[in-house]
Amino acid sequence: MLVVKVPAIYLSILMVSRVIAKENPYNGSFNKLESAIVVSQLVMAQQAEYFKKLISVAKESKNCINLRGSSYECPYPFTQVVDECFYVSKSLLKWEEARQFCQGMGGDLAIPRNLYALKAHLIEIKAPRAVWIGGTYLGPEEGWRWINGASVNEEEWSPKQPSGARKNLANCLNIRRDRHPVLDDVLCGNKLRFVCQYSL
Ligand SMILES: [Ca+2]
Repeated sequence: MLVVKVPAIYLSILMVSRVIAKENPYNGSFNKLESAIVVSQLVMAQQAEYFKKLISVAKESKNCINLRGSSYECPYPFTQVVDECFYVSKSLLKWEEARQFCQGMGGDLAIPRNLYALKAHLIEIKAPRAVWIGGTYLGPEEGWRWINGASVNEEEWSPKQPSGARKNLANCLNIRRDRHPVLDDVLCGNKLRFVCQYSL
């Protein structure tokens, strides 16, 4: 509940108006007029306090939104998933073309911090079972890497995956919304829909 302190000055006005009213021969209407003025000043003071409170509540809630990330921070057509911005394409492209497409949007192929939040989003929007994300096989020495150079966590491969990297057959990373864990490798030349990410 909003508690409004009545400033001392308004209480003084109230008291003075009563004194004037007592001494005035026309005290009936004068008294009413003075009371009306005091009441309206009190109402204005209350409204000012109320708006101040509203503004501070609005500022606080904005800070909360900023802490957890919010949709207005993802530029269109990217969509917020937890605290990341993704765009799931409608078109199908080879992995390298998909990367160019994402870069042309000001982003890159996705490197999701939370693969399972992205998986939930893909299920939600009824995306195809497999979509490109930003990882490739760089050869026996470096192995599977995200496009930022980080190693792909082996625990995130779907059962019996990666299936083709060592044969140089399937060197690009896709996320499967129908598997757990979610990562899979397929031929980079396959045409799939893809997930771009915009880094804030
Ligand atoms: Ca595979």
